[in-house]
Amino acid sequence: MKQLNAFAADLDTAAHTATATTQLSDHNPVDLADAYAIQALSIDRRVDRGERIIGYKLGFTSKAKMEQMGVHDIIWGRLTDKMEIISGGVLRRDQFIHPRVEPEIAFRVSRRIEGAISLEEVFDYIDGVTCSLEVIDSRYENFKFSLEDVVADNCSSSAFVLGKWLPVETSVQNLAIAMNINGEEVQTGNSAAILGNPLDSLVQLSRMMERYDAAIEVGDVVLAGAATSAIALKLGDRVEGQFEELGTVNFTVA
Ligand code: OOG
Ligand code: MG
Repeated sequence: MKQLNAFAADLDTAAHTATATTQLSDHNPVDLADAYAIQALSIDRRVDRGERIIGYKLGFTSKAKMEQMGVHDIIWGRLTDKMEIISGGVLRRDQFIHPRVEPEIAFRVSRRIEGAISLEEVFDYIDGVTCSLEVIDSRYENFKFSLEDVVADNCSSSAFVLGKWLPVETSVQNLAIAMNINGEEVQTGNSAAILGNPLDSLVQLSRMMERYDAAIEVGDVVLAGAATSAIALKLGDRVEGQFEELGTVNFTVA
């Protein structure tokens, strides 16, 4: 337990000071349950500093992401209020190690999810859908990690921007997605890349969280996982996500 706490402290310090650290798996192999325990302990440290958990994100729900990072299991992490950037806002480059951006779809939870739900039930549990850009920033050197490493590191979660909330009737299936940086199209994809249907991300999340005795609260945001691989960010970049049906979302790196 003491050692898990020490790993959590290292990862939290790496995030807090924007300084890369070595992979856990290099010297201290931990299993997946330990990795989720380290994640929870590292988030406790953020909460102790005044941050609030406002949702969850999934990782590796698309082939593009699995192949880019070499991890082939779906994972989940926690989002805090400090990670949210208002659309049109600024991402401070000096607060991140080697940030990357990826296009996502987001849901807003309207009824507490404790235990697994089915795809047929999803609409009983959400009251909004929107588009999003997620900024990931692995705390590990060279953005390299094992499955357990990345879970312990809260799935590289570091920032996210949400579009305008839309009614749940808005289709999220089979939507064209484009991501532009400084006016140049750097990624194109389709929401079907996310588990065939992004709504399934909520089902997968509910199943995984059930195993860890965790619940999703009313008002929480869920990011379904990126539809394309991620792109490295640099100072001065203006990033825009364009989503069929869902609109646009953007931020600037300063
Ligand atoms: C891990 C996080 C994966 C996604 O959308 O698949 C993720 C990483 O790639 O660093 O956020
Ligand atoms: Mg993501």
